[in-house]
This record gives sequence, C-alpha cells and structure tokens, in this order.
Amino acid sequence: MPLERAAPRAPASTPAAAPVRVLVLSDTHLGFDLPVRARSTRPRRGPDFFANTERALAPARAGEVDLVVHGGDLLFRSRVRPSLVDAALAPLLRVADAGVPVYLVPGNHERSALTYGLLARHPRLHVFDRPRTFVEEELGVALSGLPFVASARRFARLLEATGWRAAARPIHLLCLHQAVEGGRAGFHDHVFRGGEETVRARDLPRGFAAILSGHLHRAQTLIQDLAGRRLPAPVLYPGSIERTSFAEREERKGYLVLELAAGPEGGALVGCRFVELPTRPLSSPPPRGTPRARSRRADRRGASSSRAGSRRR
Ligand SMILES: [Mn+2]
Repeated sequence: MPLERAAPRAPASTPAAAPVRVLVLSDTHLGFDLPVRARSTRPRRGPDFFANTERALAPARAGEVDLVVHGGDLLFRSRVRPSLVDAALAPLLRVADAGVPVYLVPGNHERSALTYGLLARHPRLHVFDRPRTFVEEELGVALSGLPFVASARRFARLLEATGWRAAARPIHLLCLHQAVEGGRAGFHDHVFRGGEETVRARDLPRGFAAILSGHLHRAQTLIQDLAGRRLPAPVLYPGSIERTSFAEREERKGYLVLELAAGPEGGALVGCRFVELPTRPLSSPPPRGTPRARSRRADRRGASSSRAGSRRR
C-alpha cells in the first residue's frame, strides 16, 4: 500500500512568529547555611542552593530559552562578603556569556543596589536597580520592573516611574519582588489580603502578558483577585529554588519556562511549565523550637520579610 503523503499545508494568512521563551527563577538565597568558618561540623545545606541555581539555569546555558528573569533574593541577606557576591553572580554571568540576556530584580535581601551596579557589568546582565524599562528589540520584548518596595502604597507611582507606557512592544513583561493580593505562603497557608506590604490587584494595569515575581517562596499562579475578578495579567511566582525555612517543608521547588506570544496589550502567555528541582527533605524542626505562633508569623512574612530575613537568613 503506497504511503500517503501529507497534503501541503496552506500558508497561514498571517505567519505567526515563534513564541518567545522565558526562564523564570527566583529566591535563590545563595549563601544560606554556608558559613565561612563553621563552628560545628553538621551537614550544611548551602551547596544545595548553588546546585539548584545551576540546575535551573541549565536550559538557559544550553540556549533553549530567549531570556532569563531572576525574581530577586539572589543572596540570603543584604550585607555579604564580596566573594559571595561574586559566587552568586557567576551562574548568571555564564548565562549572559552564552548569549542569553539575564534580568535581575533586587529583592528585600539585596537593597545594596550599588554593589550590583558595580559588579554586574555585562552587556547582557540587566538589573532593575530602580523603576525602569529595558527593551530587547530583536525579540520585540519590553521588560519593566522595580526593586522590592517595603510599602506597597508606593507601588502605583513607582510602576509609572518605569516608563512602561511609552515602551510598548509586542510582548511586555512586568518584573517584581512583591507579595500580590491573593498570594499564599507558609505551612498554614497564609493569604496576603492587604496591608502595607501587599500589592493590590487594582494597582495592576492592563498591558502586560504576564507579571513575574519573586518574594513568595511557594510556586503559584494568581489569575484572580480576592473578590474573584480576573487579574489583567497572570501573576507568576516560580518560588524559591530550595527550602529556606521549615514553613516550606511540604512545597515543591523549581523554576518556570514560559512561552509568550506577541499581541495587543503586551502580548499573551501561551505556555507555562513548572520544572521541579530535587530538594532534600527537611526532617528536623528548626533549631530554636517551633511554637505554632512563631510558625504562623513565618507564614505571614511569606518566609521572606526584609527585617526577619536579614536577621535570620
Ligand atoms: Mn526570598
């Protein structure tokens, strides 16, 4: 029986460009449990954080994505030794060297943006050291973003300061390090409803294909606000690449690979894949006891508040 030949496909009336692929990782907390001079010989989890950062970036080093966005908290706290900053930037610089642009949002653990300004000198490594917008002309992508802001009341004004409205491209992404209304964190499933630290859904404008954010350590996607109204764009949290506290003991850890299509109002998210990373189970309670109240406080912080974070992590 002769093989049937597939009929030639009719040319599309408007040839669709291939989707743009974006790898999103966040909250790598490099330097966590990695003392320079250890006072005990207990096993350290610090190397796990570096290993998972490298694993998450492997598709980028292999050229399988067009862009990388790091949603912040690259480091485990804001003041660290210079050699740790170098070690933490190295995985990102290798991606940039491989030809893939990298965008970094300063989180609550790296307010010393000057350090990045001085060290992150690479034509393909870009830091949202202030509210600003970058454009990748060849890809037709604009990326707007701002560093972590402790008071979300300033959010709407700072978003305008990125200049995003004047930078419209076929695909537009918003990059943040914030808790957004409806986000969830911790073992007791704390829901961010409002208050000082929470970005309100009504402050998110139309015009973005997706909003990419660090800060919440649980991987999650928000598509509606607390009243059930559809958000103007999905808010995507890849979550942390490892467990930074006991509150995260049952969470899967990983990173996201997105596919974005050009279109009106900043394009559209057409694909989103969570790629799980290996993690060591947390089998013992935190060293200073686990009263339920403390555990709940950790939930409310989203396992990542600036004050507690700098002090304890
Ligand atoms: Mn964090």
